[in-house]
Amino acid sequence: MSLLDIRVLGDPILRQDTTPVTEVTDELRRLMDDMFETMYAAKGIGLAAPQVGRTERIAVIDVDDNPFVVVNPEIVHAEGTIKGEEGCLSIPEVYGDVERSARVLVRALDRRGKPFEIEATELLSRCLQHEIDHLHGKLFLDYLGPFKRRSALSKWQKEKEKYPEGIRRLSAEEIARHHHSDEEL
Ligand code: K1U
Ligand code: ZN
Repeated sequence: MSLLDIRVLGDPILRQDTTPVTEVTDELRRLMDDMFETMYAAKGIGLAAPQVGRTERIAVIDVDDNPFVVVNPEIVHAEGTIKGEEGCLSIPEVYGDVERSARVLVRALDRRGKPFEIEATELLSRCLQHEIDHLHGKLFLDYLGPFKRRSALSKWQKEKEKYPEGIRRLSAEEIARHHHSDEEL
């Protein structure tokens, strides 16, 4: 498995729609494995393909030690609204409160290409919505009001200096931390 570079805000791929997957191949399963490894090393709970420079409609999620992949996910039902804080692995150190649906029913294909449905609330529901947005070029910043959006973007103006090439290459320290946490298992 390999760690992938994470694209940061400003990379046009984060604003593009993705292409539905027509067949889940071994190559895509290797991509999913690499995405999981990258997500764990970056201490995330989700990661979508555009964040690692890919255009396929795929995301990986692990909330509460329940890892799964969603291929071509669609929200088929949503209920209620709830506000909560979000971050994004592509906009490090920037956070904002986002109003989302409280409960969602998502239909997707799994890593073998088999259809499944997942009903989610709380953090899993938020994470699914955040990742599905990524697959359509949408970011949590887009939900902020003008004042909070401006202040989030101004924080990012400073943070982005850490990523002169527009990519977040996980540091040796993050990678070492990731390997140590593997040994603790
Ligand atoms: O897609 C991403 O950028 C990953 C992002 C997903 C996400 C975070 C918060 C709410 C919804 C979705 C992250 O994983 S950022 C890391 C993070 O904020 C977090 C980590 C553990 C628990 C809660 C949040
Ligand atoms: Zn994100």
